[in-house]
Formats: sequence, structure tokens, C-alpha cells
Amino acid sequence: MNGCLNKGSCIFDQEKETFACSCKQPWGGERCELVFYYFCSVQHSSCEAVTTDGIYQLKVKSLQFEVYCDVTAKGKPWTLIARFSNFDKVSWINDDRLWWYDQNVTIGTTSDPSNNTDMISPAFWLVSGSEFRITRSDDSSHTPLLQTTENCLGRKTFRSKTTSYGDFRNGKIWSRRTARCLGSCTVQYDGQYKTTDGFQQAECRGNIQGSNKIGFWCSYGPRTPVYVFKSIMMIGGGGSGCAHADHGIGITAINKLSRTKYKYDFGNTANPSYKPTPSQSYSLNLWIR
Ligand SMILES: [Ca+2]
Ligand SMILES: [Ca+2]
Repeated sequence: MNGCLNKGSCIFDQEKETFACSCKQPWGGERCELVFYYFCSVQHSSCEAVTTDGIYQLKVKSLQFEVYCDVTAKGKPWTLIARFSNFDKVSWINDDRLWWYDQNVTIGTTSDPSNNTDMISPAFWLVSGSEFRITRSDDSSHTPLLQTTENCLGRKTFRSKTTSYGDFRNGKIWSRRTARCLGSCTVQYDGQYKTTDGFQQAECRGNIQGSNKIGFWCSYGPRTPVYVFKSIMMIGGGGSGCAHADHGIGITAINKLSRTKYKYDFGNTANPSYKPTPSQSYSLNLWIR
């Protein structure tokens, strides 16, 4: 009888007079009962073959790092790549746009989706995929508030997708035109999205963008006298009837007269004359698959 599990082969150890198992990847442990998912090429560089939720080591382009994988009933597992929080400092809408373009070392807790601080994982710039989703840190079942549906990422990494619209480092303005997004993807909403900050315009149909869309590098400005409103990822409708363009991820309202900028990592508005300010009690997790 073979005591090795998961198609491992049994090897007799003459010295110890017992058997040992030679396991097939990704299995390991004494009897090949554990998943040791150790990726060693670009082709095997995400959570794709993982079978249980948890923390895994990925190795991509000679960089080894830890990620959290979420296995779901439908489709491939998800890899946690980034997190947006208003509980700490603003990281995702700084003028340098460092986290979008150039950050190449892990910041924050990559292995815990319930954490409430900003995070960027090497998976943000190394793991490619077709779709992404956003979940809440206080929802341990990770129900997607939003999920893209039509190969939004085109097997790119999240960084290569978002930076493909241009170089907007160092405060470079991404749109001088009145109202537009530079790109968008179709999404479906689920879970408690209606009561989550950033999603207030999810079902609004605006002149910049319709409902069931997430836009990249969105802007609404010149017709309003004082403020320009922007978001790096705008959730749902935008424009005059849909609360301008400062809702979603990486939002800002710029007062053109005083040159003051109001910024949040996510929220329904950055306009200081609108209350309340975005929630600090939960963060938003970004996943790719
Ligand atoms: Ca799961
Ligand atoms: Ca933050």
C-alpha cells in the first residue's frame, strides 16, 4: 500500500527502515499532504493553482514574496495586490504617483485582507491577469463590491494597465478637457456596495461615464468655477449629474484659486464642502486573477 498522498511515490529508507515520500509539486510534507505552492517561472506566478485560502509564496522574475490567495467557488483564485485605506496617510493620490508607477518594494501587510492600512504588493507589478475585483477589509468572505467582467486587464499586470494611459508622475495633469476618463472597464456590483464609500455613484449615468463602469484617470473641471475634481479610478457614473469625478479610488478636489488639494485614498467625494468625509473604519482590497 502506498502511504504517500497526492500521487507521491513511496521510497524505502533502508537506514531508518521506514518509508519516505517523493512528492509531486505542489505537494510536500512527510506524506505529501501539504500544499507547498512554490512558483518558479513567470508562467506560474499567481494564485492560479492554489486550492485553499491563505498565504503563499510566489516567485516572479527572481523576486520571492508573500501573497494572500482567495479561492472562490467560481473561477480561478484571486491574488491580493493592493489596499486603499483612509485610516493612515494618503498614499495613492500623491503628486509623485509613486505607488502607481514606481514603487518597487512591498509596503504594508500583504498577507492579511482584514488589515486597515495602505498596502502595495509586488503582485501589483509582477502578477498579470484578466480581471480585478474590490472587496472590503471588514468582510471576511471577500464578496466583491465590484468585479470586472470582460478581460479588463488583457493579461497585463495592474501597474501596466493603469500606467498605459500616459505618464502622470510628478503632478502631471492627466486631462485638461472638461470631463472625461482616459479609459474604462465594465463591472458588476455585488455585496454591500451601496453602503460602501466610493460606490455612491455606482448606478448613476453621467456624461463622463455610465453605470457599471470603472474609469481610469477621470477628470471634471473647468465649468465649475473653483474646483477641479479627479479620480485615478472612478467607480460608476461621473459628470454633472453624478457628483463630478471625485469618487472611487485615489480622489482629489483641487481648489484652483487657493491651489489647495483635498485628497483621499478612496471615497464618495473629496470636495471639502460636502460631508461626511470618507470612512476610516474599513479599507478596500484590490485583487487580480
Ligand atoms: Ca475563499
Ligand atoms: Ca491611506
